[in-house]
Amino acid sequence: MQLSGISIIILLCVVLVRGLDGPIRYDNYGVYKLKYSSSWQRNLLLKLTEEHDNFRLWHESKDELHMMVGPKAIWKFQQVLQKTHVKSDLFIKNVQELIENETDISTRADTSEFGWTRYNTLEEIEKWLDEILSAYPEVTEEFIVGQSYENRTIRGIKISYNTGNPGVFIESNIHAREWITSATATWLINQFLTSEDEMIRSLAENHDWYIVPVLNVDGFVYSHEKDRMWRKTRQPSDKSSCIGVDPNRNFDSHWMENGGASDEPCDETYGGPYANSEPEIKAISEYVASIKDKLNVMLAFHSYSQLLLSPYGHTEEEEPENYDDLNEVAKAYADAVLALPYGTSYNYGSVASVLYVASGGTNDWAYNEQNISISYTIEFRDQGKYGFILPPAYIVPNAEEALIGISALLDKCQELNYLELKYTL
Ligand code: 0X9
Ligand code: ZN
Repeated sequence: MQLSGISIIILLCVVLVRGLDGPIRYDNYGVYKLKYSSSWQRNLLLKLTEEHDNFRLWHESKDELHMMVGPKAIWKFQQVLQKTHVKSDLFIKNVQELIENETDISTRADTSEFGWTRYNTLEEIEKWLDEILSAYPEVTEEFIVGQSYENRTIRGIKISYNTGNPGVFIESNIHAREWITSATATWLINQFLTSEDEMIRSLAENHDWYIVPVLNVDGFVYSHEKDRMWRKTRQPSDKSSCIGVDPNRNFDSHWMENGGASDEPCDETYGGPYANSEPEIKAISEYVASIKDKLNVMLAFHSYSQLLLSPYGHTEEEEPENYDDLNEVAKAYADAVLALPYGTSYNYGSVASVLYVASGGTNDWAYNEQNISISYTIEFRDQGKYGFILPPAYIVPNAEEALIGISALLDKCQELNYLELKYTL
């Protein structure tokens, strides 16, 4: 059969449209660890991220950056490395390959059942949540946080075995690509309801749990369907064609202060046009504020770096008045996790002292504006081997660490009198 010129053109158009419609590919994108020692080096490296398609920041700490670099920009990257005398260490050679392995494992596993051998989609998580809610009606209750920009419902589950328990709020997957966070949150929910282990039963039954497995629902769906590396929300900007805001810079607490967020809509840490501009953040702020008297602890799940981060994020100049306690509680988590056979080590300290100044984040807002005096960001595994694309085989080990860590953290809170009732029954 001979194809006429016109059919070839039609075929090409179909391929092109289909191609454009498929997920974004990261063929031969590498991820590098870059050790820097001065701010001029850091600034020159960070300047590269203005070219969003070619350079993306994965992680930053006091002396190290992790940067994803596209194959077309290798030459430019090498030039900057030479100029800055910064040493680079390539830890992921091909991001696309990792993404494909991640989904490959998903399809090979038994896909008919919800579980923790692969990463689940929002639809699967919600279906499972419905099943859990109807299987345990006595001790679970759904709560609705609100609607997202794309009008999805942000759902949460309350688990309560006793009235008057101290309250622990868990916010998860505020950053879309951090899939290990919702996988861990759902695993914890399952343990709290089904485990027969004495320690887990006591943890589950002596606290009231408010868990939002996926806060950034639009971003999460987008990260599954279009761009595995998506971080932000999906609300368009009035002043730019770039989409989305960093939801963890959008809370109304020291918003945009001290360079703790970017005012450039194309940046990964764009704080938004104003605080609470993102419907997801406005909704969770209102919901948490409405139950704040019932909350003793706020935990915001993130990845990656293996850290427990306490306030403040907006400044390094000051420390919160209970900073010593916050460090002691964080140490309890880190010690408990380290003692497990995996031997995973966590560091801790304030956001601004361990990482960078970052304002308008959940844990700062909860601490500063809602008087929740135990408030952390937990950055799960790893420390820069797979980064955001943590293979599904690590979901359960990570979740076990979270469980043991949280249990130790709450024991220490109890010891330091942070779990007292804040309201009258
Ligand atoms: O930068 C962030 O938002 C978090 N790191 S991540 O790699 N997951 O993006 C750290 C957040 C620290 N907490 C606050 N800024 N309050
Ligand atoms: Zn995050």
